[in-house]
Amino acid sequence: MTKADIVDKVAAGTGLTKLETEAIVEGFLKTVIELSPHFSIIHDQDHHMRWAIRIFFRTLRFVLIPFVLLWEVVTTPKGITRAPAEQQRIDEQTRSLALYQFKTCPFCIKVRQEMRRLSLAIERRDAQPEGPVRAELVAGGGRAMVPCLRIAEGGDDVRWLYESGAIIDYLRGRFEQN
Ligand SMILES: N[C@@H](CCC(=O)N[C@@H](CS)C(=O)NCC(=O)O)C(=O)O
Repeated sequence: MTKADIVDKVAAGTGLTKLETEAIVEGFLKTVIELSPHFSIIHDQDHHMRWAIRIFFRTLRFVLIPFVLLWEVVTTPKGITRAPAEQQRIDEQTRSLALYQFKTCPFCIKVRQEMRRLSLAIERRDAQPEGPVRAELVAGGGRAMVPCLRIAEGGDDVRWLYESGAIIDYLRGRFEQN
């Protein structure tokens, strides 16, 4: 994995711009590489890089993820209230939808918040780990990018809708009360 790969991953995962991410990654790697000679397990440049990358992702996971999840809780909107029969009708419709997502992806959080605001019980499928869910997403939609809304349109017709903005527009268009 190169530094450019790390920058891409972190930028995608945090929603920061590439420029901001580059500055953070650059600073972090520099610090870790400067510190690494103090540890006897570090033998060569390759080890430096691998060690730095591992520490970087661990730090990011432990520091950033709780904040992202807390942010989701704090910004949770109040869901709209429907008459029970109307909510039941909507619940039946949303059974044909599934959101492929990562728990801490900011674009997925944006979509989940809109689902909450619209009181939509859409199934969520975690596509982050390598496994059947991710494989389903790639096989059906063509990309391992999230969020992606799987829309079963009846019969064998399935539509895979990428892009958080497009998903939100679709949900509003179909479920927003007039
Ligand atoms: N423009 C997209 C961005 C989505 C995005 O960057 N998702 C990241 C996770 S936060 C992702 O799936 N990265 C993997 C990839 O692009 O292959 C949106 O608004 O939905």
